[in-house]
Amino acid sequence: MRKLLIIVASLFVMAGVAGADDFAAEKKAGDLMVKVSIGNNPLSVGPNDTVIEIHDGAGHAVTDAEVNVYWFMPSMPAMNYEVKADLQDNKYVAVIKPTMPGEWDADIKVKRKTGDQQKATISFEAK
Ligand SMILES: [Cu+2]
Repeated sequence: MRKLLIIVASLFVMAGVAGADDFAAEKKAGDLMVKVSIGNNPLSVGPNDTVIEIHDGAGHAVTDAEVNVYWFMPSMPAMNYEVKADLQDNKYVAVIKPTMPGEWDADIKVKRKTGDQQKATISFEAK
């Protein structure tokens, strides 16, 4: 019985190491797939490191885009912020800073060199 408890306990520890505390969401934007990973779940009021991966319909990483993150409270649209995401190792990185706890949306705005513009919207909670 004791051995079983130890095994169960170590499974929980391993799940923690695998990044159970990250926020992750995947959304389609036109023919693009946008995957968002954020270092806190729920997000913190304050800075949250955000990584955005974008793939085209053929599964290739999109690296020619201008990517902006616009986050706002749907219940208080005047509370909105926007930052540019920077390309780093074929991914886009930004810092999302919710200024108060509650429900937020973020539009990931993707503008290709061709002029094509798409956006993916994710919802998250900040605490
Ligand atoms: Cu607010």
